[in-house]
Amino acid sequence: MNKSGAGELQQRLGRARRVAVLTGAGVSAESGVPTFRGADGLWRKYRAEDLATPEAFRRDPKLVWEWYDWRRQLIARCQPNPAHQAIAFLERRSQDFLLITQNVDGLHRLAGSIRMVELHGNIWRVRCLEEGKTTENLDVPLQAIPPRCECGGLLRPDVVWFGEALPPEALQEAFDAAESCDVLLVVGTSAVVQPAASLPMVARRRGAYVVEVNLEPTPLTSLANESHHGKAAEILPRLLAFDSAFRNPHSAFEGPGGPCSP
Ligand code: BJW
Repeated sequence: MNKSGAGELQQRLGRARRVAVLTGAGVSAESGVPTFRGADGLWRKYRAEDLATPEAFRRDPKLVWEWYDWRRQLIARCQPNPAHQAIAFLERRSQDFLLITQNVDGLHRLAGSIRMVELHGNIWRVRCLEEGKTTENLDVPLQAIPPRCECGGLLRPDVVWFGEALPPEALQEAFDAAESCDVLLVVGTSAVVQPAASLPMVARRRGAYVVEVNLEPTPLTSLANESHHGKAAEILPRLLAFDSAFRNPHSAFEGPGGPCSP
């Protein structure tokens, strides 16, 4: 149930000096990228908690890479949806803006978002376990599983697994934004994975106006100033008065936005 309409948010955004947005897997759901938790959770046989860990990778790098290769193939066919586009639009109309995403799919950047931090890394980068060097890898499918670096070292996805520290600069930027923003939008996250789940609490304590958009209630719902339940790709454009006919000059993507191609 919505606690408030779009009017209050529009007024707050009009007055805001600093705006931040926190996104999770739900923002990409209507692009066709499965979420982690819930009925449509990723690769149902395995939960993120089973495979997104350093222990799982040490035990069976081939299995973990097969999971990532499957996801990369799926994401490569997906396009940003109107929720990604509305967030890029909000950035362009805000003086001071930061997008904080937990997603590794790269769809926000494709939609034209620029000022952003990727708290959990990016699925299109790999890191050499020998040299620690990070490089872009866009191979779909991967040429070999598990992939190896030119130096012969094993490569891993450059993402953050359970028990691992988040990139310190990105995390600092995210907490700075949560502490100083006037409005925080929280879109499509179950708000259970720390430390990202603390950001809305920090923002709220510091007096920010916190607005949640999610299919269903989350631990954040009772704390948010507004909660809107439904699909982000439908709710966000309306809340942000974004017209999908608007063409973002920074977007690498030409079409109207939507789910994966077959
Ligand atoms: C829609 C929709 C539509 C659907 N429209 N909405 C404190 C307390 C308890 C535990 C901890 C704690 N601090 C740390 C921990 C441990 C752990 C943790 O939080 N565990 C919890 C599960 C309990 N955290 C960590 O381990 C983190 N590391 C850490 O804290 O390190 C400390 C350290 C410091 C110094 C040195 C060493 C260590 C790391 C967390 C890493 C998370 N990694 C993953 C995988 C990334 C790579 C990959 O993609 O493979 O990140 S797990 C997975 O969960 C992924 C996501 O980013 C993350 C969050 O999920 P998200 O985005 O919220 O997705 P879902 O599926 O959960 O929710 C989707 C939502 O969308 C739902 O609500 C739907 O309703 C909604 N939805 N369709 C709108 N159309």
